[in-house]
Amino acid sequence: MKAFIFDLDGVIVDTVQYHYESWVKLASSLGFQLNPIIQEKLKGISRMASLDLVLAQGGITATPEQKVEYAKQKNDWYLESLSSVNDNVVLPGVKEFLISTKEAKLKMAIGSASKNAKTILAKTSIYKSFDTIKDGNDVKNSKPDPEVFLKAAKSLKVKPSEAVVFEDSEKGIIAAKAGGFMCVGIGSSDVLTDADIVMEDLTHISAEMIVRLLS
Ligand code: B16
Ligand code: MG
Repeated sequence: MKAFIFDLDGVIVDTVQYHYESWVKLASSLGFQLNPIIQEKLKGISRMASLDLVLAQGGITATPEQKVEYAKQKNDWYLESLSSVNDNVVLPGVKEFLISTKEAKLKMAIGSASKNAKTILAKTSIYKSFDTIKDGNDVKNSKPDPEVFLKAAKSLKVKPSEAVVFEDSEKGIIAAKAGGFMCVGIGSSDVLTDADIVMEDLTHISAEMIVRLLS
């Protein structure tokens, strides 16, 4: 094992709720109430793919121009809600886990669907921990396509079989497996059924333990 590739939202930082609240706001500005059942489906997919799901739930058809406008409005609200974010957004156990990853001499990358990944990380003290950051700005195809993880691995100069992906979304786990990576699901084993192993979060676990569990 040579590298760990981390999804951002829901694995490293706790921004899932901020995304969701911004979609709720958009739905309500368009005249409908978002059904929370959509929340799990919105995890890990691109902004435009998320917008399509939200609009479909409200039975709304929109022109390409309107879609660009709605996506911009959602992103403005999302960024507004992140204005006071700092290390308080880093999920429990993450800092310690990143230290143990460095101690285990593993390379580290971010592989995120978000176009705001660098903006968010720059607000925290862990930004410099990663050897490379690949995000929604670097790919043509978003998760469940493995492109973002393959680009991260390439940038780290490791093969997919030498890297583990950490993901909180079903789509991200499908992407990791499609790319030939091993995958640690972060969240509930009821939802993340395709992951090789599932952890509730990154507390009480070290990089060495993950390597041992997956060997
Ligand atoms: P943005 P991840 C994903 O981040 C989020 O899980 C998903 O809800 C969001 O729609 C997507 O990023 C795009 O985000 O609007 O900031 O470009 O989990 O892949 O780190
Ligand atoms: Mg995620």
